[in-house]
Amino acid sequence: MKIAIVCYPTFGGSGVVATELGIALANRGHEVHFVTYRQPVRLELLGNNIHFHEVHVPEYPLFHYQPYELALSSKLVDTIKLFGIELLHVHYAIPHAYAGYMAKKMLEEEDIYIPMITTLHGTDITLVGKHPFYKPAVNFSINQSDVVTSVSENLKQGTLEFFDIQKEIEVVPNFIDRKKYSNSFTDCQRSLMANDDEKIITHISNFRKVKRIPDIINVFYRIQQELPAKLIMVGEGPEKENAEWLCEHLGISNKVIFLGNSHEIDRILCFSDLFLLPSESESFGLAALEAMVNKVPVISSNAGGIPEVNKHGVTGFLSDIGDIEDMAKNALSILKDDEVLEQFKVNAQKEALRFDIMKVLPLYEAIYKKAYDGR
Ligand code: GMT
Repeated sequence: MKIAIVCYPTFGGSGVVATELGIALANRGHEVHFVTYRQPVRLELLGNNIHFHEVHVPEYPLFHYQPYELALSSKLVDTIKLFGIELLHVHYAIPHAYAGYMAKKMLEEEDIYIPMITTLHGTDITLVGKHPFYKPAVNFSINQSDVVTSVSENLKQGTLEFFDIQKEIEVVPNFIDRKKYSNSFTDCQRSLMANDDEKIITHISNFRKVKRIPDIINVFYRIQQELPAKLIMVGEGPEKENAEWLCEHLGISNKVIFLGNSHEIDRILCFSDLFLLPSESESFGLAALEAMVNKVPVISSNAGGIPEVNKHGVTGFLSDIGDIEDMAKNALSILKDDEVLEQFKVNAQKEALRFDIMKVLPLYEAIYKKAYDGR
């Protein structure tokens, strides 16, 4: 099929999922067109069946806010017509489903009928979408989608609870491509980060409030009191400065490495022993899944969809949001015994393979076919 994908091109999970999905679809012979304001971060190779169309929003002084939705829907109309696109898949409801709906309607004026799949990712529903300023538009555009998917059962239930949804929501979980995460680096370069006797704890996120960054530092503080350890913090975001200050305040700055955004997540996970994800809210926790497939057990909160990914006592442990004592205790129970750690590592990778792309991709393909046939 010829598929247009709309997503955020940044380091966030929804953009990563959309990009990896597009690449996998292209590898299966589909023609994929990304339409967004910048080339997505994980989209390195463009080619015969993988294209990128940049949405430009011309600056005009009259506009206090530049109208991205308008530019996106116009770009979609042009791209769909020019390349004979057959299906539109938008990731993240705001404003993509809204812009997609407008594009659909404009195309209908020219007797072009394009089914639109909307995938809900989390913050578009749980944090931003239900804000009264956005809710009517989000509600409307979800209902106007031809198919709505959600990345976890928990997000589906949350959406049904907070919105007035008349559409069936299909759960299609996020996925990993095991070929990309073979954990077979011979040059893991652990020594660059830590001494041989030190355990490496890792966190990867966009450092927003919802990630509860201070909990990570506080859990690590307790861990390093009991055994030699380093904490690697990967990502950029509003909570980063505060986190650096907290490390300073606790006297552990020399044990915490802030790496910033990275294109080499798998290299970092390759030498990690444990992953921390104490989020306040998390529709799925793609970062945890990426850790698991790299044989890294996860200490997390039990928020949102995380329990659908991280299995308590098997791939790591779940604690109540904010219970840093329990998280530290659980982390130490894994890290203190190398045999236990190895067992958790093996379990983590095994469970992650439940989400192998080869299992998830056919679900999307079936949805596309049904939507296309029913247009
Ligand atoms: O986690 C973030 O803040 C980024 C956010 C996004 O929209 O990119 O991630 C959301 O979508 C990911 C991919 O489906 C999920 O794995 C994350 O759990 C979800 N984040 C939240 O729900 C907070």
